[in-house]
Amino acid sequence: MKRCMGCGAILQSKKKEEIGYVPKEKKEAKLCERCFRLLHYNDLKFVEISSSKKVLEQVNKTGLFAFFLVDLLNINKEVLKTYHAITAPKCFIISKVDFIPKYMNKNKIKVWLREEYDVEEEIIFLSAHKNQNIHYIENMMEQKNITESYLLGYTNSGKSTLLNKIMEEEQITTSIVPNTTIDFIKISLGNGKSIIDTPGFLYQDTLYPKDDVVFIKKINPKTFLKPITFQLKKGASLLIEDLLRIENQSEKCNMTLYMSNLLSIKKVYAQNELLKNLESTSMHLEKNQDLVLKGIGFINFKSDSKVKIYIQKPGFLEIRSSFFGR
Ligand SMILES: Nc1nc2c(ncn2[C@@H]2O[C@H](COP(=O)(O)OP(=O)(O)OP(=O)(O)O)[C@@H](O)[C@H]2O)c(=O)[nH]1
Ligand SMILES: [Mg+2]
Repeated sequence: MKRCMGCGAILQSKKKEEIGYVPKEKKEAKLCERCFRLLHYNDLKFVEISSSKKVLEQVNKTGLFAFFLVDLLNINKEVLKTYHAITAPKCFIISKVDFIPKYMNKNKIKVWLREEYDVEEEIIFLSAHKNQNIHYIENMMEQKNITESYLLGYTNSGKSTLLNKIMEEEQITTSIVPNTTIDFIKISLGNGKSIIDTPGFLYQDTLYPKDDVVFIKKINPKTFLKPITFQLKKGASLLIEDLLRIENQSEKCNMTLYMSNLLSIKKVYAQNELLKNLESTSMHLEKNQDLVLKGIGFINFKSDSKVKIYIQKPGFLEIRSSFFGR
């Protein structure tokens, strides 16, 4: 049973549309056709796999140490619920810190994660792209005498990119397409120790079609995040793509958006009816609370505000106290 070096899928030549396919004449290939096309033609193909339950079960069954990666824009109840469902020893890693503005105080973020989301384990920050703290995992494995560990996290949290950096080799396929990694990939560190890359967890539901790769590219910031502040007068609204409309119902409303700068954001006035056909929900946000838009990012409120939000699925909204207030 041969596996694709890039995504971990079992290689097969029978069904072209299924994972792990390699044409018969390329039987010696190390990569499946999907990884090959992604690598050479940037042809991004979404394939649906449902591995979240399997990954969690395997990690908990083996009890091996788990490094859980998440970027700052994806900290929300669902992701933290998955983190807390890991019963194996673990640690919390905030990945892609290169896109976090420097003024965000990392100690405040740690305190906030402990108080707001009950994270009791070690919390660390790293960036694979900027080579920041990338050897933390190996060092911790050495210190704690761990021989094998898992890299876990939601899809796109940067697990495979980090592992390639640790190995100093571009072996594992990485991309913005959800489910780039299809199955477990065990990588030997050459000192008797190994790290196992895993298929990322998927959100149970998304605000956009889950195979819309163009949109997924848009919501994932490539580089440094430039938060944008808006002041809305009474009756004015903010439109974020066609995802939601936030209408200010208080005297004034001051808020800063922490989400990809590639998203289209427009300020409109009462006479503009756009997105008013969506379901609406009224919310009261206090100064220094965040409105979380699951899977997209968050909006930090700088003043007490009453807002009416039009959104297709109100279940995607969460209110939390912000780390800025810590
Ligand atoms: N800005 C930034 N982007 C990163 C970093 N690490 C990874 N990325 C990008 O995030 C995207 C996803 O990276 P992957 O390594 O494929 O993510 P993954 O967690 O392995 O995803 P799955 O295999 O689908 O579970 C890619 O476009 C990477 O270039 C980082 O440190 N900084
Ligand atoms: Mg991966």
